[in-house]
Amino acid sequence: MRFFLLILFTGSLFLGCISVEAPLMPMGPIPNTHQLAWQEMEYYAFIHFNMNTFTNKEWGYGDEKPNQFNPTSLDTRQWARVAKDAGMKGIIITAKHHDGFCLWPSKYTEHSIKNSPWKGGKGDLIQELADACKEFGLKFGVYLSPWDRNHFAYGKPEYINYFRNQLRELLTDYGEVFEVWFDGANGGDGYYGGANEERRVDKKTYYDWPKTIEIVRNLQPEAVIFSDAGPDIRWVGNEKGYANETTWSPIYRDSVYAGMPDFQRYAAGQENGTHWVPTETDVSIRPGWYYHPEQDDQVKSVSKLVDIYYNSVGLNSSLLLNLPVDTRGLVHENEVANLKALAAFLKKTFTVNLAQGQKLKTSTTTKGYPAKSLIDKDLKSYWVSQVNDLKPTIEILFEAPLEANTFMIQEYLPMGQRIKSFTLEILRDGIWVKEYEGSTIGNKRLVRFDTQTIEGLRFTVNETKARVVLSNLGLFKAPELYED
Ligand code: FUL
Repeated sequence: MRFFLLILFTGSLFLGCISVEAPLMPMGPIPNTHQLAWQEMEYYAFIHFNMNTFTNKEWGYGDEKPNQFNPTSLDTRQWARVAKDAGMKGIIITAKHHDGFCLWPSKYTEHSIKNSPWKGGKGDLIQELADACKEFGLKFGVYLSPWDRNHFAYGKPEYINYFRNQLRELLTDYGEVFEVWFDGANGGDGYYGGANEERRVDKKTYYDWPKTIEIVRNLQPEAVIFSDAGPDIRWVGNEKGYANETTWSPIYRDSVYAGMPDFQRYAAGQENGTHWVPTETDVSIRPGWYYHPEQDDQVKSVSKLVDIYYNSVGLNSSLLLNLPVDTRGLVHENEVANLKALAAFLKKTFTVNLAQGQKLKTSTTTKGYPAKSLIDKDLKSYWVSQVNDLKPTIEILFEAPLEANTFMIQEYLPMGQRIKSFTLEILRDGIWVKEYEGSTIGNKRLVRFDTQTIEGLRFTVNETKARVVLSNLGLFKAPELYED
């Protein structure tokens, strides 16, 4: 028995003087295949375009008239081209926002584009966008607001049927959907079919989420579902574009729910959480989610966008960057310019991995999982340290000194999120200098430091829940940003 416990404790089997590592097993909750596919997307667009665009509001009351929706030169192919050129992997559209107006000719309401002047009421914007996404090789996702300030039955049980019927339309008629976005904001005053009153709902029970989720699973089994609390992806906890320095993908799922008041407390996730529910960072490129002409000169600068990218994608999250389409029905020129510059910056930064071709030395290696997997460009191969290695280290001494300013490291997610803290050191003029100390890693950690000539680099894991399993390591030189 004692011997057995010893094996369990060390994870190794000692046969004479030869040590055989126990087989590598996943640790804690792990992503399923559709979460993994989503995780690899990293950067994609949100588009807020709807009735609010034409009333110049953020939240319509629900009493707007369909004839107010009247874009002059709407072109979903332009949206898709802009997203593609920006390096984004998909688009999520506000099919229906809180004001209840629908961008598709839903057969369950008159409050939709079918009663608008656009294309004489014959258009279907969701269809046009789904087609454009397909043409440009982008994934397509939908936002459907649970709160509906237009619908007469909102707050009553019958509204749930209406909401689910709309969901069925969106998930049946437009091909593959990669993400379904359920907003946490719901309940309050509104038009409600002319009642003009305040309607509050119990956010936990009113929507009977388990049944709604089942509908998504049946109609779009590959889709990930976003809400404040998941089930597949959770909110990062703010709308500024910044994930927590410590970001665990696991959470105790029952500890959070959509619209809960103290959500912030859970933004970092939980080291020993029971479910894999990674964060998504949603932020708008302008102050508002919707287009307002007075914000034309408030489009986020390229350096701000770069900062957001590093603090979302580079902090174990994904970046859902919102583009408010304007009253013409186009992504505004100011957005287009900054997105292009961001894409150029990212391409210049991440195309050449300076660690490639250099010799890696690791403190230990589990047989079959060699260090070279870290730089083979294959996310599916990985390096594994040994169980008895309490401070796993990767060291690179360069053939010749080189200039760098960006470090990247990725855990192999199918084995779970393991690393609790790490240190990054650089070798400068023959001396090891501590450059950065960080906590979690997860899907990706990006570390920026001042541009300098270095002779080597050392990455040390200080604390880990189990053997370290890393799929990818990179060292880069980002160009200088001249602007602002
Ligand atoms: C929030 C909404 O209330 C905003 O209008 C916006 O849609 C944002 C993405 O989510 O909860």
